[in-house]
Amino acid sequence: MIISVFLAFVAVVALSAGVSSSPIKRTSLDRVNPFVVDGNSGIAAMHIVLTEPNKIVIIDKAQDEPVRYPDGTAVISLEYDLTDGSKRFLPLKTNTFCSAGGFLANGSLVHTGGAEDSGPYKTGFESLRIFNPCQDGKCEWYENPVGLTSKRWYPSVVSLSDGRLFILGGSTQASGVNSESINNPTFEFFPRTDPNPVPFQFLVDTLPYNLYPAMHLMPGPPGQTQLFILANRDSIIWDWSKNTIVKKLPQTPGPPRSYPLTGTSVMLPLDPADNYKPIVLVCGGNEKMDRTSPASDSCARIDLSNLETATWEVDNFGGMGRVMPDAVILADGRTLFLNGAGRGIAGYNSKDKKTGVVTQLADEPVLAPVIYDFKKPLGQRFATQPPSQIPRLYHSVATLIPDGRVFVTGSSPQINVVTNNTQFPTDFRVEYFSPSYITQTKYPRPTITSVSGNKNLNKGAIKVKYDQDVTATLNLKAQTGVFTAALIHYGFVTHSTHMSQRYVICQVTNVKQSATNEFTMSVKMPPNPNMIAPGINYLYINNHGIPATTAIQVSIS
Ligand SMILES: *[C@@H]1O[C@H](CO)[C@@H](O)[C@H](O)[C@H]1NC(C)=O
Ligand SMILES: *[C@@H]1O[C@H](CO)[C@@H](O)[C@H](O)[C@H]1NC(C)=O
Ligand SMILES: [Cu+2]
Repeated sequence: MIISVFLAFVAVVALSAGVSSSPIKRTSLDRVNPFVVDGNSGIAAMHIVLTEPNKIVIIDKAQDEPVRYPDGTAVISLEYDLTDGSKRFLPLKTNTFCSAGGFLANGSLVHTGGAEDSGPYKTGFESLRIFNPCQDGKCEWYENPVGLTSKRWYPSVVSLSDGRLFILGGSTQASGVNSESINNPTFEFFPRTDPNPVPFQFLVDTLPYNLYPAMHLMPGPPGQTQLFILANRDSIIWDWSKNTIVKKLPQTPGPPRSYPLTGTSVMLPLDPADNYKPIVLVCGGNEKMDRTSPASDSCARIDLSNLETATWEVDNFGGMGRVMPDAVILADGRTLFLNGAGRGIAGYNSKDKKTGVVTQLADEPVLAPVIYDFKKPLGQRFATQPPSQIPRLYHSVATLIPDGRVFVTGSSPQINVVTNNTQFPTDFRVEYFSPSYITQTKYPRPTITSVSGNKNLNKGAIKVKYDQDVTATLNLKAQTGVFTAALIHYGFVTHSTHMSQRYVICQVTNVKQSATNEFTMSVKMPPNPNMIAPGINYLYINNHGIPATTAIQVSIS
């Protein structure tokens, strides 16, 4: 362990020579480097999504990837195996450049949109691609090049409580920033009810910084059909079945938070003890379209339990500015912010045709993550983490995985793959961030041994029902435990947008020690599909906040 960390560190230092140092002050480095480099993504990871407990589908755009099919065509999508780093190529026909995705209730992954044709890849602006995750290594993309109602580059997608997807916005052309002439201010559903795109004025009003709008399903009673939607500095509560604005919320303090002034947004964990109080947090971004402009060091959060009085509360961003942050809700409900830059905006660097001088759109990589504890009082919520050695700029990604670590890869700020002689090369290194709950030794990690009587875990999703008391058994090498549980959806990750990411706390009752080192308990599933959309989610059970060795794949309906 120590040896592999050391070797990774040496390799990283050699590769990152020439990278400008980050302005971050390191604080309280109370433990070993939580980042370990282990693996190679094979292609530039612009989009990632966990499709099986041990598999991540990686999608890039059509460009000169180092891995090729026998005919020389660049591979632009593959399935990455978390157990051994092996890769299975997933053929595609259309360009996936800066697209979006989400899961339907039936377990299918849907991937939407793309950009102009490139090499052997046809135009993907209206593509709709379906992937039915599998464990047998046989599933493939099914692609419909005209599956969307209209052209969508940089759209957003969110899973709805009725099991469908809501697909919003984008532009009809690839561009550094949206504008009236290329804007697509419309939405559609999949599966579709209306063959035409439906106009959405909010995306006219929020020009030009409104690509990859943030969307969160609003918790509430059964039958509610509301989304929180944020673009630029504006946000609304939107009723997707009535096609009406329920509430126009106050403007977000601080800078615009959407592409290319990219910040990030999360719906904080929903807690039954707090009546599933919906709180949205937005962080980072930039004030202006200027590569020298310092990234925003502000966050703002809004409690949406009373829409009439809802106001934004401003916080700092852990004492450092960050544009293009990734926000990953950890197994214990805290949120990890990582990746991104201290200066500049999202987008590709540019090269002067005459002089060959390269201008980065973002600089000063922010290498140290911060962890946000939503239950702490204002001013005490952020804790700085030891830094990575790898700059993760434009087109970087991160996601929680079932063992409680965070999978991090990407960074591709060039217009094409560039691996050497450049300040910020395309980065294929896979890194794992271990929160302190992985490295601590105070409490043993539980191992989940059965869910709903099923002992064959993570070999197909276990079916559970909303509001059900699900029986779980754990192996725990201790005489007592303090158990909590959560249902987590990791979401579809791209461009600092973690589409449909969700964390719902589940009440744990009837804890009994059923045998030596074995505990049995009831875990209450969320009450209805507005708390977490139907379909595939992961059940985490923690002991003193320390997650089980692996979360269990369940399907809720
Ligand atoms: C899920 O539904 C979609 C849309 O109707 C369909 O295309 C897909 O094949 C379904 N997936 C499964 C696994 O049945
Ligand atoms: C630099 O990149 C070029 C083109 O991708 C490649 O042919 C060459 O081998 C690389 N050089 C090094 C030192 O990696
Ligand atoms: Cu992009």
